[in-house]
This record gives sequence, C-alpha cells and structure tokens, in this order.
Amino acid sequence: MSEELNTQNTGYSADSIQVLEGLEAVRKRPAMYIGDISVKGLHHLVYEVVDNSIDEALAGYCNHIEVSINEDNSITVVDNGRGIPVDMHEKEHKSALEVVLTVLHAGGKFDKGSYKVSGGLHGVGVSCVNALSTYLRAEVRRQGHIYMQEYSCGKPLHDVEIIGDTDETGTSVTFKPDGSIFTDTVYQYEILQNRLRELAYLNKGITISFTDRREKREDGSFRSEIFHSDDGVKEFVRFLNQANTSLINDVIYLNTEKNGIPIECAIMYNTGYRENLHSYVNNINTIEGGTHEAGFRTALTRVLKKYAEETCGKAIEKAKVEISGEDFREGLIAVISVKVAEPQFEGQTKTKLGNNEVSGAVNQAVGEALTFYLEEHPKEAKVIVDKVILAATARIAARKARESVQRKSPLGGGTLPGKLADCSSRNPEECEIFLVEGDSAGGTAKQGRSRLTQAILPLRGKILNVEKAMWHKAFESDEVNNIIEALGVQFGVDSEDDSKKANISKLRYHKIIIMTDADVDGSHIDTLIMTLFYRYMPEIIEAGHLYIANPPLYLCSKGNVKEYCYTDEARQEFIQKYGDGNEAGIHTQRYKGLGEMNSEQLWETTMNPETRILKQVTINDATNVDYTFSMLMGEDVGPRREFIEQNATYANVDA
Ligand code: 0RA
Repeated sequence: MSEELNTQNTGYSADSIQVLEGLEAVRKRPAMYIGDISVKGLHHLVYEVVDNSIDEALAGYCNHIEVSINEDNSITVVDNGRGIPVDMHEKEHKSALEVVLTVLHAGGKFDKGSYKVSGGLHGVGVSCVNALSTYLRAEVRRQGHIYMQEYSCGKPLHDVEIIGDTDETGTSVTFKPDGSIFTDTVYQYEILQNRLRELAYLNKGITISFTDRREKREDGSFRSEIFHSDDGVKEFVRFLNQANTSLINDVIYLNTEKNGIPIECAIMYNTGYRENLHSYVNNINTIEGGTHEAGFRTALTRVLKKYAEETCGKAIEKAKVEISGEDFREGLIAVISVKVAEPQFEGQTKTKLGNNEVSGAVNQAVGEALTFYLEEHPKEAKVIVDKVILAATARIAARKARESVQRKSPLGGGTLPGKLADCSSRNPEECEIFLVEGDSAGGTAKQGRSRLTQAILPLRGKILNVEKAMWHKAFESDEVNNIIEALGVQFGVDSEDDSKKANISKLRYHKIIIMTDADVDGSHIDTLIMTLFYRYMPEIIEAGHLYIANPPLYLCSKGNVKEYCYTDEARQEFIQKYGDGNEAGIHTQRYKGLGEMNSEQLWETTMNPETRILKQVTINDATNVDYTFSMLMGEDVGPRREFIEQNATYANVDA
C-alpha cells in the first residue's frame, strides 16, 4: 500500500468508525428509529424506501414506482427517478450512494434546493432500512451505467461496481429485514396495499405498481395491482365514501397554495351521522389532528353558518335550535392534505401538526372554495343546510335523553345497571368487566368469576348497530346505556356540553372483555360492540382497554387425557398426537356456545388470567378502519358481502 493511500486511510477509518456507530445504534435500539420491531416496524421499512422515491417524484423527476414482495419476504422498490448520485462524496471519501445508505439522516443532505415533503413518520431514511436488513442491494441507473452495491446489516460487502450499461435512469433497492431484530418478518399484502393506495391518492399522477411474488394464483399469475390517481384526494374521498349514501353527489374540491403551503382538500356529505375527517401532512396521516384540521373546521363553521343564516334564517328560528360547530360536520367526509416544509409534530404518537401558520392558510383556502361552491350550487347548499338543522335538533334531543338518565342519580356518581354483577375492588387497574352474550352464559360467568376483580354484564342478544343509527339513538338504547353506565364513561357531563367526546377519566375497569359464542352470531355481536366502542369511545381502544375473549371450540379427550382446543388445527393436532391421526378413540365435545360450559370450565378456559387467551383490540390504520366499519355495518350490502367472502375466517367454525 502506498504512503499516500495510507494517510488517506487514517482519515477514512476515523470517519467510518463514526458511520458504523451510527448504524450500530439503529440495530441496538431499532424501536427508537422506526417505532417498533413488530408488524408495524416491519412495514415501516417499505415506507421509508418508497418515501424516497415519492420525494423524487414530487421534485418532478419520477412518475413510476414499483413495489414487490419477493418470494423470500424481501422487498424490492424500483423507481424511474434520477438515481441516487454515485460520485465520490468529498468529506466521507466514499461514493454518495454508500453515504446515503450508511450514514444516518443522510437522505436530504445533497438536495437542499428542493425541500423534502414526503418522508415517513420517523423520517429516518433508507440507511435505517439498511441497518435492519441482513441483505440490501442498491442498483442505480445513471450516467449511462448501472451501478450496484450490496450490504449486510448496514455494512458494504464491496465498493460500488458498474455491472452494465443503460440509457435509463432510476433507483432500485432490494432488502431483506433482519429476523433477529423483527418479531415478525412476513409481509402482509393488505397493509402495504392500503398504504400504497393512499400514497397514490395523495400524490396524483404517480403510478405505483404492487406485486406479491410469494404465491402464484391458479392461473399462474401473481397478485398484483396498479395504483394511480389523476384527481388526487377528490378521488380518495369518493373511495372512502363508497360504503355510504351520498347526500349530494358533488365533491367540493380545492387544490391551491396559500403562503407557500400547498393545500389539497376534498369534501363530501353523506346521509350518515358521523364526522369523518382524514388529514395528512407530507403524506403522513395526522390522526391526532392539529392546526390544519383546526383551520378546516373553523372555515367550515364560519362559511356554512353565514350561508345558513343568510338563506335559511327563518327555518332555523322555527326549529328553535342553536346550531353548533359539530352540527355542520355530521355526515361530513373529507380529506385534507397539506405539505409543510418544516412540520412540527406533537402529541402522543407525534401525529398532531403544531405549526400555527398552517391554520390560517387552510382556513382561508377552504373558506374561499366553500363560499364559491355554495354560491354556485344553491340546490345542494340547501340540502346541506337542512341536514345541519336536523343535526342540531337531534343533538338537543340527545341532551334531553342523557339528562333524564343522569337525573336519576342526583349526586352525579352515575347509577349502575341492575344486570351488572360488579366486582368488589374499586381499583380500576385490577378490575375487569366481561360483556357476555346472553343471560344464561352471563349466569355461568357470574358463578365462575373471581368476585374481587371480575364484573359481569350480560347483554341481551344483538345490541344496537350504532353505525346505522342517529347519534342520540344510542342513548335511548337500554343495552348501550347499560354498557356506558357500567363502565363509568361520561358524555357531555354538564348539560350545556354536547360534546361527542367520551370522558374516560372515571373508567371503572381497565380491561373490558367482550365474551361471545364462537360462532357467526357471536362474531357479529363482537363487531357490533366493537363498533360502539370505535364510534363512541375510541379513547378506550386507543388506551388499550378493549379485549375479546377467546373461548375454546372443543374439549378433546382420549382416556384420561383432556385438552381444550381453541382452533380446528389444535383439534387435528390432538388427534394426531393421541390417536395417531385416527379419530376413532377420541371423544370431542364441541362447544356450540358459552352456555354449554359449566362455570368451572368457563373460568378455566376463558376467564382465569393465567390460562385464558385474550385478543387486544387495536386501531392500526385509522383510514382503513373507518372505511371497514362503514362498509361492514352500514347500509350498502354489496361491499359487505364481498368483504365477508374474502375474510371468511369464521366459516369453518360452524362446519
Ligand atoms: C439525492 C440527490 C438526488 C437524487 C436522490 C438523492 C435520489 C434518492 C432516491 C432514493 C430512491 N430513489 C431516489 N432517487 C433519487 C439528485 C441527484 C441529481 O442531481 O441528479
């Protein structure tokens, strides 16, 4: 080795130690960089890589992105952008490509001119993906050549090589997530599908193709689809509203820029009773809201209120109602997408926009577009205003219904429903309540429970489908009121407060466990109860308090050996293990319902905290959950049937 190279090497290795430390930190504390190491984090890796391609597209250099799940659960993302630069990076003494892939946060370093508007929630860059992959291969088409470099756990396996010539440009990244870091390394088609579809709507004009190469279909093809939207969030809101009945056929749409902030927004009204606002900042779903949502709501209230008073003042007077902000949002479904150069993310999940300047910009943009629409469309405007007046009337009816319930307990402590068998502990942290299908199973559960910490609330049959009912109807339903009262959840505590937000500060149990039969009816009841929680008390799900019990399907026995089986597979295993695959000597008791178990069996299998299996209910993808619930529980039967056919996991339970 020459003297000169050696000197260079000293500087080089000092740098490279720093670089290695950087990526070692990612491997040591992956959750700090990508959120978590479970399914979410695993899919997050794909978003990190795709985000870079989206940035390239937003800068105007790329219009096609191809995402594949490969046979071995590795991922390939290909784009037709300019390609990551490959020339020598002066400071780091290595190719720019290697720097981008091995230095933390190196992503935006080169391109100060165009601001990075995309960028995942954690915005950590593709080097993190590299650090968390056992293998990564980057291919760059640029300057007439195909450049290639491979890495393992973030370390280059060799220098950048030229492996061919090309007249195309673009970047291709293939990576295989490290199974020693992630708890799960199997990609889920639906999760990626939802995000890629969303990205296509949020960035109109880009084509994103998606292929799952793990399994061939009967006709020999792979599952594959292409996402592309010319109309952006205007199409997105129609997609989200698919399962609802539109109040007016139009989408109120705007695509503009205010004070240097690009704003795209689409608004529809449906005949439902919920507000359904999906907001995005730099392609990130801001589920906690923030200043852009505040600006939107202010504009909506301001403009609609003014219009209603000017055109329908008499009708409002006649109805004797005071219209409040939320009345304007009943049946509203909207998507708002803003791009902010330096977003401040706040809140528990860092999905709440804090930038104050955004509020005024959105307020102005939405205000202008809405005013224009109402002026141009008086017929539609009247339909909207009529619905608003109806919403105000219903809200006041709900307040009266609630007041009459709350008056029963003048001290405000809340009454407890007569059917509740409460536990004796008053420490919510150790208390659980079982919402049990049917009085007979409820009775068994009462006998079998641990009285100190377990409460039982039997429910009669199917509770109200709140997805189809006006908001106040829930408070007129006995079963729903029983649940709300037993839990100690409060809505609009003082009579002036009509807020739809649930106050869970006095929640009496930290585990709320839905316990139903393991059959089609049971799963329907599960869904109805989950819908109630999701629509009226999402705070409970978000805090991780809602669970579903998992009763066994069978008690299998052979001689003295007895085993509860929770799935058909478990039963087959039992037959394999104790009967050598022969069912003849094996006795199977099939539990058609909870009621068939005695209290001891129910305790042992479904209620005993040490041996039971609980499934926690979580909200993974708010956009999609919203859509799924309106589809499953709403008016339109078509998409529901399709969904049930595709997800018919319960079918075999009844066989
Ligand atoms: C830095 C600078 C330039 C492009 C890129 C990064 C880039 C990164 C990725 C990641 C995936 N696809 C990508 N495409 C481009 C611009 C370099 C120039 O001026 O040509």
